[in-house]
Amino acid sequence: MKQAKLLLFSFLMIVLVGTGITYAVTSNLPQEEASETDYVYRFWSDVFHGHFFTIDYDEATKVKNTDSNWNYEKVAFSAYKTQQSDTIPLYRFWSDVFKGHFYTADESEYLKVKNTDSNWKYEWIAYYVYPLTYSGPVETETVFRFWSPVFLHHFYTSDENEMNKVKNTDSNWTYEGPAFKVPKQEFTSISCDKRCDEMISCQEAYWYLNDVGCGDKDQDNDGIPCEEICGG
Ligand SMILES: [Ca+2]
Repeated sequence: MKQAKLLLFSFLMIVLVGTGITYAVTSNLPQEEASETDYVYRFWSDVFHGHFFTIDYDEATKVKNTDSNWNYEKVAFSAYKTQQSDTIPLYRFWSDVFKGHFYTADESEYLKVKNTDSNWKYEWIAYYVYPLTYSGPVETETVFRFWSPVFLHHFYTSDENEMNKVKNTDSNWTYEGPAFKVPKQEFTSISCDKRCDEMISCQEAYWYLNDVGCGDKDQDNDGIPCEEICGG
């Protein structure tokens, strides 16, 4: 079903690209339809050297369109906006000192940071996830956590290839371990690794940007991916 929607959307994109009507579509972030889960959007800031994650579509859209400190990267994974059976809250903190967010689903860590660490200000429940101990019927994937003593930021990824790459090749980031689990998302398993110069058409570039959610294909955030093949 999801695959069918994806194909339909790709087809529509090709038609739209073909007629030159792309702007309205390309300014939107991908959204999940008719599902209990919602996408968690991932941003990177060259200014703060950190990531930002939000499940809130309006917040993500606002940050993408109005805050030039942040570049939209991709859909990180899926999670729940409201509490579901067996899920636990993921708590969100902001630090004025580190200029970054911290997320934890560990109740004792949440209470400790909230009550004893003045660097971090508790904001709200970001979304709902599964504890690492979850072994129920829902297929899940693990989200891994890093800390950077260089950038003073946390990094989270459910992509095992990315986790291994960062762990083994990027000394800026210290691997902390598995943090929590999220419902497995076939959509996000499509990698953004394919480079613009490896794509066969501008349509393919649009598909990666809008359907897969690979924001890195549009570095200058003008809605046009891979300028070397799409022009602009
Ligand atoms: Ca662009």
